[in-house]
Formats: sequence, C-alpha cells, structure tokens
Amino acid sequence: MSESKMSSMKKEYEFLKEIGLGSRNLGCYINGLWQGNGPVISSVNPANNQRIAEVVEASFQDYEEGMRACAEAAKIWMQIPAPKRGEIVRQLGDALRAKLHYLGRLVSLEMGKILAEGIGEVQEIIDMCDFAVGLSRQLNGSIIPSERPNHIMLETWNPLGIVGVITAFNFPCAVLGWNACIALVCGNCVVWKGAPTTPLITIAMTKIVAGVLEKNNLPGAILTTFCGGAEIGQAIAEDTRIPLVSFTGSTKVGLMVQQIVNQRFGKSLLELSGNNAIIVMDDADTELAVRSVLFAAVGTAGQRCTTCRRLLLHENIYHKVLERLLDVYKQVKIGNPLEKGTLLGPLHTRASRENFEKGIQKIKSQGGKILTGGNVIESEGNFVHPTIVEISPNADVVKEELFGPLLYVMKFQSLKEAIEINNSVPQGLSSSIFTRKPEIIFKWIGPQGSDCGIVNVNIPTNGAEIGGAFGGEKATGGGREAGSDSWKQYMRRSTCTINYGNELPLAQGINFG
Ligand code: UN1
Repeated sequence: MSESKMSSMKKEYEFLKEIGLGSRNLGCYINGLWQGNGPVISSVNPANNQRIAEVVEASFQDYEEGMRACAEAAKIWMQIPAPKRGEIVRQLGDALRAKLHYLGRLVSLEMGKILAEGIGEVQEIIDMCDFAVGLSRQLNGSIIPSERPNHIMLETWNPLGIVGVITAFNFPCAVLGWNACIALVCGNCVVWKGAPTTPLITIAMTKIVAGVLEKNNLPGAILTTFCGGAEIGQAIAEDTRIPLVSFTGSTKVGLMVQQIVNQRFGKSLLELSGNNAIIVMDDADTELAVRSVLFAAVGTAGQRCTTCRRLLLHENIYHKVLERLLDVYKQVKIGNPLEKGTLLGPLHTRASRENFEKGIQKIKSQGGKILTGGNVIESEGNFVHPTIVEISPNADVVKEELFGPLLYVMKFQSLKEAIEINNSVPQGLSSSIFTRKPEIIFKWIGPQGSDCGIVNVNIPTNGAEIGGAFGGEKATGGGREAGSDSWKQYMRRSTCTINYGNELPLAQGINFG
C-alpha cells in the first residue's frame, strides 16, 4: 500500500506533504517502519465534517510486534548516558521548531482549535524539550548518612523501561510531549496511542521523532506509535511490559485504566476531568478578570481540561462583571479556526455538538438560566454559540464536566463561601482568584484554600507553563506531568546501602547471634 497518494488531496490540505502526510497513511510506527493492518478510518475536519485523509489503524498483531521491538529498544536506550539522551531531545526540539507552523496548522485543522492555539500547543512541546535537556543533567539522587559505621546510603534513579502514553483529542500532541520528553531523558522508551480522532497529528508528530532517531542511528522503536481505539488502550493498560501508563481523558475511563493497571501492580499517571472555577473578589481588577475568563471559557472552544467552567462573582461586582462579559461574548468571532481573527472554532466532533445540545437541555431542566448562547449553529461544522448560564452552585450539572464553551456563573458573599463552592465539585484540577489583597491570596493558596492541583492568582485557569508540575487532585486523578519534579514518576528509586567495612553492624542495634 502506498503511504502517500498526494494527487487526490485537496489544495487546502497540501501543506500536509511538508510533514510527511498523504491521503492514506499507515498509523503504526513499529521497529522504525510504518505499517498498519487494522481498520481504515477517516480523519475529519471539525469545521465542515469532510474527510481530510485516511489512516490505517493498528491490529493486535501490529501491537504485539511493536511491543516486542520496543522492549528490545529499551535495553539499548537505558544504557545511553542521560545527557546523551538529552542531546537527542534537544535535536527533537530543533526539528519541531523547523516544522512549528505546519504542525500547528495541522493541530488547528484536525482538532479544531484556533491557529494561535494550535501553534501554542506545538510550542509547548518545544518548551518541554528545552526543559528536558537541562533535566538530563540533573536526575540527581542523594547520599544519606548511615547509622552504621563504614556504611553509606545512596538513593539512585533508574529508568522504568517502557512508558505507555495514552492521549486525548484536546491536546493531541502537547501531552505526548510532556510525557515523552521526560520519559526519554529518564531512559525510557515510549509507547504512544493518540486519540482516535486525531490520527494525523499522531503520525506527523511521530515522523518528526522518527527523523531524529534515524539521523542518530538509534532504534526507531524507542518511540512506538499506534493509531487505534479503546482496544489498543486496553492492551496498553494490561501489558506487564509497561510499568507506567500515563493516561489523559475522562474520569470515567481513567478510573478503568487505573484499575486495570493496579491489578498488575503497574503505576498509572492520570490527568482526568477538570471543573475549574475563577473567583472574582470585589477588589479585583475586573477588566483583567473579564479578559481572563474569555480566554479560559472560550479558548479551545471550552475543551481544555483547564477550561473555566464556573465563574464565581462577588455580589458587589456581580452585575458589573456579568454585563461586561456578556458584551465581550457578543464580539467573539466564530468560524474557521484557521482564519485570522477567529476566536471560537468548532467543537471537535458531531457527537460533541450533540452532547452540548443535550447538556443545555439538562441545564435548563435543573433551573439554569441561559444568559447568552445555549444553542448550536446550523452549519456543516460542529459550531455552537459561546454560552453563559446563571445557576445555583448546588445543581447536579455543575458537578459534571461538559466539554464546550459553556460557563456557569454564580454569586457569593464571602471568601469562605467562594472557596467552599470552588472545592464543592468532585474534580480538582485548576482554580483562580482575582484580588489584589495579600491576605486573600495567601488564604487561597494555603491549607484552607483551593483544593486543586493548580492554584492561580490574577491569571486564567488554563494556559499553564510547562515549568510547573501539571495535574490535579480528587477525580482529576492525582497525577503530575511536565515540569518540577514530575520526572521522578518516570523512574524507579533504588535505595542502596553499601558496607565498605569488615563488620556486620545491624540497623536498630540488633544483635543477631
Ligand atoms: C489539557 O487540557 O489536557 O494549561 C492540558 C493549559 C495547557 C494544557 C492543558 N498548558 O491549558
């Protein structure tokens, strides 16, 4: 089967050639070669529901073959010194820089987010590469004083072997970047299954990594990629050759993944649903808050896990902020995500649009009052209106994550009440407060403040930098990816006690015969 039949490709998609894509693409990168023996699927443009290209997904045989090659490659990769592995990741950063605009365009085309966000997503991987290069010289262990004479204790960090990465459609390549950059410098091979609806991004991203591996005469299987659905995800979760499975997706599926991985004593790293609030106090810079809410609630058409879903306004500024926000919402340009000036692109699939419609019905039935939007846009794409709903924080729908440009607004009287509302949902990913008062800021970030993994002040809930650890508590799954000391999850810790004397003193002073 020919991998690229460019002649049948529409003109607007011709840029795909630049990142190695054709009208029919093999979806598995196995042992340095492209293949695919599973079902043939179509990648669809969310702006018009027309086919962009075809992809051949993985079969179980493809999976097995890929895993075998990956396990072999792991033996080689873990022996390469960490700073040398860092050098490969540095080259990956450069390869991504060279293709930033093409890849960003593809993210926008296939996922549906606006071009600036598509490019931003690829930039996030480049930032991760830079971070990981530095990290490759800082995978430091420690020396611990031993209580025994002529003994020393060391803590060293070793690779796990293979890290499985299952990513979602909303960040179809950045989340691979968070995991893979760190996993690779830590000495692990990576097995990646991207979202079934963003296979072209999975393939294009893999081709860039493959190019770097090839150039350095390294086994292609250091990154093993499968396009596929839940069956491949399940195979990864069950596979005892994969000590760590990083999963991004819904709380419901994440719980299933965790249980399967737990059963075999594997480790899982979960980035699950968010339900993020912005609190605006009555001393806040309201203009800053409005701009932040716009980006956080409308950006990526409300399909980030960090999207602001709940806006908590102090009663003294409630009407002022709401009026301003409604005014700003009227000016949001909805349309083709690739066109300049568009702020709101389509939802990712037809099914997401239907879910949005159903969600609105449920919201109304639970007493939600639609202040703007609340309907889909009749067109060939998956467009919906940006929506603001006035609702009680106790309504059941408020506890659920509904992907779409949907914002619940609610009123509060005191900081204590606002924090209680913030913490009252099952999820615990991101949160933000707008205030200038130090006493409020420090309460907010302290033990009785926000219970989320990301606790912001005067910035949106989304758009986190890669330098910090990214992830959330409660039903968000507890995982931490990207920066800070997240790398420790991608390694196993060895506590080594070395006796360099001739006696055998025992710990705790035990005298054993
Ligand atoms: C996600 O939605 O899965 O903080 C990740 C942000 C981005 C990552 C979002 N840096 O919004």
